[in-house]
Amino acid sequence: MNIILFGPPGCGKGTQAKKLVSDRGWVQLSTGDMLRAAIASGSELGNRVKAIVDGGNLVPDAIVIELIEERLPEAESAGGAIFDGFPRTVAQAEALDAALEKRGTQVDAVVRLMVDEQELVARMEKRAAEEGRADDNIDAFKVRLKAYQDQTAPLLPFYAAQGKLKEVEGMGSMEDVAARIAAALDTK
Ligand code: B4P
Repeated sequence: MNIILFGPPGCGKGTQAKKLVSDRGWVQLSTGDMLRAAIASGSELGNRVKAIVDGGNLVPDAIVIELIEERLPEAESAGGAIFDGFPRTVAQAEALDAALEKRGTQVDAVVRLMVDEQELVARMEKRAAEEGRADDNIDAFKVRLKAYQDQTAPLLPFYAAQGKLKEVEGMGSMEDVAARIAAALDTK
């Protein structure tokens, strides 16, 4: 199974991806985590993307596509992948389709988590207080939200036309959201 967790910054993609990994044994492929790890390691890639990520902007497609492609063999051995924060542009979605097709697989479902903007800001502020992530501040958050609206949300009709889109209410407790995602994935 290849599942995309889709939605605006702070909608719970990372949280729910971890839950799916523990429940179903799939691999979480989070481009946000990969980029933060590169930044923390001080690698050449990390230094190149730090200002982009900290400012809330999208990293160039070629970089994230390469990061994902490197990890696809892992997903194959685990029997499934949860794409968390990828794809975020039409070019990324097309590259993912092509890479999966080469391996004889495909995107099986796209789970869209729906959360209102006030709640997104509240979650970001809570995480800012707890973890101090560099892009969890209101200015970077506005840039992230705009990038989502302008560049990522246009993927919704692309996946809806393929009959793969599952819309899930993302408000409420993490457990309630997880139960809704499980129900959506287990319904054909
Ligand atoms: P991401 O790491 O993907 O950041 P995000 O969209 O904010 O999602 P995140 O996973 O952190 O938050 P989540 O919704 O889980 O990307 C960071 C940056 O990396 C991007 O801005 C961009 O610069 C770059 N990047 C990443 N992927 C890229 C790509 N494909 N192309 C180009 N650039 C890319 O949850 C947020 C918080 O909500 C958590 O603190 C959690 O505890 C809380 N929460 C979750 N569920 C909750 C619930 N039900 N109730 C209350 N709180 C909840």
